[in-house]
Amino acid sequence: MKKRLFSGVQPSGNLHLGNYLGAIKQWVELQKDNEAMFCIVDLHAITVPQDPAELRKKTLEIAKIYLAAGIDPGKATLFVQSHVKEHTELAWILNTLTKIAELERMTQFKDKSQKDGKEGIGAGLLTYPTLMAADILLYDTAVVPVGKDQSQHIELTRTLAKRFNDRFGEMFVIPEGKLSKEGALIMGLDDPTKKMSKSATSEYNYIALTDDAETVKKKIKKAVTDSGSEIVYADEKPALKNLLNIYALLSNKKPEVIAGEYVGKGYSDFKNGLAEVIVNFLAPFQARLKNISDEEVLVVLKAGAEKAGSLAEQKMRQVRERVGFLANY
Ligand code: ATP
Ligand code: LTN
Repeated sequence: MKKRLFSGVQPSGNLHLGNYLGAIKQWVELQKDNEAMFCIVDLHAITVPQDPAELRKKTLEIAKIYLAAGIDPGKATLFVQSHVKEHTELAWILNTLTKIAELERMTQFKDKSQKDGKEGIGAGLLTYPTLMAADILLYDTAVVPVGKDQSQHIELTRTLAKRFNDRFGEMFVIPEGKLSKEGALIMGLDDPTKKMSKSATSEYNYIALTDDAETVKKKIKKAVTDSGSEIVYADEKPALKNLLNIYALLSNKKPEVIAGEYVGKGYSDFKNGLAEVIVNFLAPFQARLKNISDEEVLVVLKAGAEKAGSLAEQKMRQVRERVGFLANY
């Protein structure tokens, strides 16, 4: 039987290889045998200040990236989160079932609040995970393909689904997260102890999906490596391990096999090989991206919002009744 799948990316910052390898690459595989919904989570993006014109532009760009990466609108539903009002409505209801301590425990919140202090960040950053839970639960989602950094949010989603079901009767499917084997956590090129991140301060942290060949070569050349000179795939060499994971995922070979191909060669040969593999992936991807028009994307997103909207409406009618809201007819 086909399973319902749901995932999303925020239209903020530059999408990078970590986003692609951790999330989107899995989606392309999974859409074949499942009922997939891929969302552009603009409501999540505004938890940090966004320039309105830039947000609109980014939302279209992410949709184009989904298509260029191989998401097929004939198979999957693509839509923008704010186009389906029920996401915010369910998020509000889930907020009333969530403990403040549960939200304060989230690593992502802790990181951001430590950086800017509770006086300096908005309440949306705290309640961000209940909106994500609403995204997932609204569609009876069974599987959520994401990067490892999202595991804690999925765990909270499961808790909230069970809490609602216990209190109001069976309503929500308990979803499971799905991580990519080698791509679940791609680390920063400039620091292999931290994840590759859109919000990194240095552009040498990531390879953006829009980087050109020269930029890729420059960034890979500058990427941090471990001590020693052999190319081996081992936990003791975290920087190299990360680069080998990227190489492996983009060439569909095992990282150990790639390491074997570089026996007797050094970092410079390896980095040239890696840069080539990345450029060979990015060049055709970028060519597809350039050929997708705004009009084409808008048609896909409109159809997606209609489909998602009709599912969400049916679900919310049941939720409202269970919670005890008076019917409006
Ligand atoms: P930021 O780190 O700036 O908060 P982000 O890069 O995590 O943002 P999101 O839009 O929050 O971007 O993430 C989109 C998807 O990409 C999520 O499924 C997330 O788990 C995944 N992802 C993000 N960074 C990585 C990474 N370094 N490795 C693997 N997957 C990642
Ligand atoms: N919080 C996620 C983005 C996101 C998401 C979702 C992922 C919002 N809603 C629902 C999967 C399912 C992130 O990547 N930062």
